[in-house]
Amino acid sequence: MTNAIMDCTYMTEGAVMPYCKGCGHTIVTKKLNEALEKLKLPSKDVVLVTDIGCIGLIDALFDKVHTVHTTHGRSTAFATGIAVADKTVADKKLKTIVMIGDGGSMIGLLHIVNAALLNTDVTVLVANNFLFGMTGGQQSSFSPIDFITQTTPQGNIIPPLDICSVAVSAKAGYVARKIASDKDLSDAIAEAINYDGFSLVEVLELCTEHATTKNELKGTDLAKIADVNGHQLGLIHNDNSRVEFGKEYSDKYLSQIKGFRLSDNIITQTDKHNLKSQISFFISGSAGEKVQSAAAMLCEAAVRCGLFTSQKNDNPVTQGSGFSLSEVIISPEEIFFTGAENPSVVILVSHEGLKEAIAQKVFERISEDSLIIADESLELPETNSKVIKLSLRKSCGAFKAALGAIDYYISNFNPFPGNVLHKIIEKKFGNYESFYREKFF
Ligand SMILES: Cc1ncc(C[n+]2csc(CCOP(=O)(O)OP(=O)(O)O)c2C)c(N)n1
Ligand code: SF4
Ligand SMILES: [Mg+2]
Repeated sequence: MTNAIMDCTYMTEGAVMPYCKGCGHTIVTKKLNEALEKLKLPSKDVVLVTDIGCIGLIDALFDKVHTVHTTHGRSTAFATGIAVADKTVADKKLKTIVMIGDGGSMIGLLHIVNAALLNTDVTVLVANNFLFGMTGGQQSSFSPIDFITQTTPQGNIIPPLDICSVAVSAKAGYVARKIASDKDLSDAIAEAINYDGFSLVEVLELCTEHATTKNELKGTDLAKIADVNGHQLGLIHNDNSRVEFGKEYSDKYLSQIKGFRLSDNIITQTDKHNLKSQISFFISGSAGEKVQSAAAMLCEAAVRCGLFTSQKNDNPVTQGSGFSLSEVIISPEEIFFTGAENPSVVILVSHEGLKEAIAQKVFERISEDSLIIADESLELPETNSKVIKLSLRKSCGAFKAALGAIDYYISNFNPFPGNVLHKIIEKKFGNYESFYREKFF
């Protein structure tokens, strides 16, 4: 017998269910797909945000929609960010769905509460199998009384959390508790997704690997478990009286800010680039010396020239001491990995920046095709890469050294027109001519 799923509109063609035989997650997965089919949402307008745990494997099954696999318990926070961004600064078309287990819901409970309080347009589907399935069947805050788990071998004595009551008390608009075998489960999921604001559907189901082996349980016992623990089943709350967060924020806040125009904050293309393949930069200096701001200006200039960019920052948690660095990619093609693994250009503007580059083994990751642009004061380890030493700190000042090095590279190697970066420099520092203490190129 095969677990392959055929003819599913939103799912990966020929996808094979990764779950154990009889696992409730298989049903929830299929019901989510059915719900999406009922709603007929354009797949580009659906975002599936997954948590850690067996349930998190679901994103690999939905390759037609956007998927984001996130950290344990935090999926709702990621989804909230996506939904708020969409409703305030983008197309306002996204339907953002979280797939999270009972373990994830427990660990990230406040993210669910916060999304409900905001009433942001997120649907949280809690696949509640009453335990941590992926890590070996430990008790969760959702384990029912008397439930035997790996960590409660004599039966659980702590009452299970009623996530639906929590959601209702946090002013969630749509809340339902269903059983995986409910005939109308996909209708409830569709209704929740369609709800314009925060919605939550808890689905009671079984982990056949850990729950049914330790407890005498069948799917038909799920309603009894809810009943014994005082958890209401079915549609618990459906109220349209609150305005969705993004709408309210836009109407009451954004529109009130004097002179605020969203379009002013969107970087649009003004020029063309000459780049044939991606360039990755490792830009490293000292905290407080505007290294990451300089990298952001490089990204802005690249976007203005129609390039894709990514910026990945790193600094010690102390923020104001030690190193500060950015890994930047500029590319004519979409970027699928944001780190500069084998940087094409290494910019080093201070001793702390060099020390961190050595600690991160950058010199072992670059090749003879790479270029190093370093302040003249730095003693570099032996390298086959081309090295250009410049009087960055002296000519630009410590706060502008990274930007000066970036300007040097763009002006001399022309991946895009230098004047685009100069305009950004002028916006920030005034006249470009007076940006340098003394021009060094
Ligand atoms: C922050 C963090 N804590 C703990 C873990 C270990 N961990 C991985 S899966 C999991 C439990 C998942 O349980 P649940 O969310 O109920 O999903 P299920 O596996 O039951 O589908 C835990 C605790 C982790 N990955 N990250
Ligand atoms: S361990 Fe449990 S939750 Fe995980 S796939 Fe198997 S049955 Fe499902
Ligand atoms: Mg679980």
